[in-house]
Amino acid sequence: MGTNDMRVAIIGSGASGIAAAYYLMDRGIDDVTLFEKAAQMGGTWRDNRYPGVACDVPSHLYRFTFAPNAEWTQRCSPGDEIQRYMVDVAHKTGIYDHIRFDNEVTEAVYSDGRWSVTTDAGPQGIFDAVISAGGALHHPKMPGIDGIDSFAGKACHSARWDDTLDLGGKRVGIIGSGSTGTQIVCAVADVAAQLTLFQRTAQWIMHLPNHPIDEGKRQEYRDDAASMDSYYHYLADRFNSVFADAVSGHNAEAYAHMAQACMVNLNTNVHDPELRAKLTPDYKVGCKRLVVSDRFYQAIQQPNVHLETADIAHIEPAGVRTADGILHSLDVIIYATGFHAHSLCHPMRITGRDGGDLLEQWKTGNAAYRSVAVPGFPNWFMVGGPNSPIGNFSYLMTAEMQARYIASLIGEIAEGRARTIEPKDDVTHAYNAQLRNAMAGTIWTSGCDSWYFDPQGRVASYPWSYARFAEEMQVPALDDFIVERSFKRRMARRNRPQG
Ligand code: NA7
Repeated sequence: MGTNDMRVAIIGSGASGIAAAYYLMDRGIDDVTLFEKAAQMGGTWRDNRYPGVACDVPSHLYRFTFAPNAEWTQRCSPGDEIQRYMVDVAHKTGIYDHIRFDNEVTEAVYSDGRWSVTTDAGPQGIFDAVISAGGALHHPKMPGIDGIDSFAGKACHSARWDDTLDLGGKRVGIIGSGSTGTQIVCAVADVAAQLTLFQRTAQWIMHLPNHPIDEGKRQEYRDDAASMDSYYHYLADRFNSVFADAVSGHNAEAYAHMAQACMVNLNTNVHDPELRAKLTPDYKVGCKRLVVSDRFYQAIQQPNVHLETADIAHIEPAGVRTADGILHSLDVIIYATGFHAHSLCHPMRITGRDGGDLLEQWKTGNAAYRSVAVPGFPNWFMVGGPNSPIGNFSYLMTAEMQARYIASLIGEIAEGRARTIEPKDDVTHAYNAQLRNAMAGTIWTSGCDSWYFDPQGRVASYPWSYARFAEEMQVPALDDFIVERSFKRRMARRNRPQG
């Protein structure tokens, strides 16, 4: 098979899908189709349009290595700017023309070296490989609070923002105090008449000043790509060897510094001892995903803002009733209650070799070889698959490394050295056993609940250092795979009619 005969389906056109398409095309594999369930691309940054949405990774790091951007307007740019960047990259790379919008993949079935893909718009043909790139923080999680449907005001989940919502002068309740709830509090405190944050668990907050990048600096980056590039590498080094290695337990000094900084942030910026006690977590810094904000403590202390830590008893037409019997009367409720982060590939029906059902197999826990492939599912790959480093590294770096790795495996097929590739069962088992062992000593298992835990109670992140991840993603270890080679089969496929 030549690179031009190879057909690849990519599921999703967010950051992971763009990275996957880019690295395939970079290898000369151009027959790539991205199936996108929505009418626009963008994944996370399309779905999250709540007030204050921004990335907590600095923008000059949160970009593809192949698409530097001199135009970022803030150190940590707002979500709509990132969304415009994603669309812009898709246009400039030509990826946009490969997206089939309004096509939600419902089924993918493997047979004899190929996958047939079906969307809600019907059968889409036969592909030599599939890359699932649907993202982990994709399915909003609504809380199971009694009476939730009885509320008479307006309500929405943060990732399903109601664009008609006007919060000006309203009594607003926010349920959830993670990264999302915190960003919304900062944005809405000045707008709402009254704002109540319903906090179930306090969060550690890292102070990271956000500031505008002025036109002079942007011009400097436009004129001097090398200086922008060296800034990227500086940020990458700081982020990976300091932040990422600190939270994954590979840089004790950086961890101590980070923990101290969070403590100082709380103690110096929250003045009332009672409020400070309510905002003080009872677990270690980094156990839950660290919240980054330069404004939260200031916002929560505004006179029109109230932090409520009593348990929620139920929701009723007029508002939220807490367990102490108090009714918090509200016009709007915002659910910043997170995502079903482990529903990877849901709700697709994915049938592999010998009729194996991926989601059935994952009922006892999502598992993969190095996050990117699964035994029994030849030529099926994933960007952001099980145990991707979800809480530690900049996601775009992760996505790019996985995409490059997958493109290299698909290159084996495209260049005729393989017909099918799937990871060996025993190697995958050993990898996952190692993962579980390594996870036992991480900060994430040190005594808190978080979205890193899967339904089986296991932390579904990546326990090792950034250096190890980069090493693992460098070059595929082909010995870890069953690589089926068949010249006859290749010729048969070359002569097949196009599906
Ligand atoms: P998170 O981090 O999962 O936060 C969800 C928040 O919602 C968290 O404070 C939860 O409290 C709270 N929550 C969830 N269910 C309930 C119920 N039933 N009652 C009260 N409070 C509840 O989601 P985010 O959207 O903030 O952030 C997700 C990631 O996106 C983030 O980590 C970044 O990587 C980007 P809990 O702490 O569980 O007690």
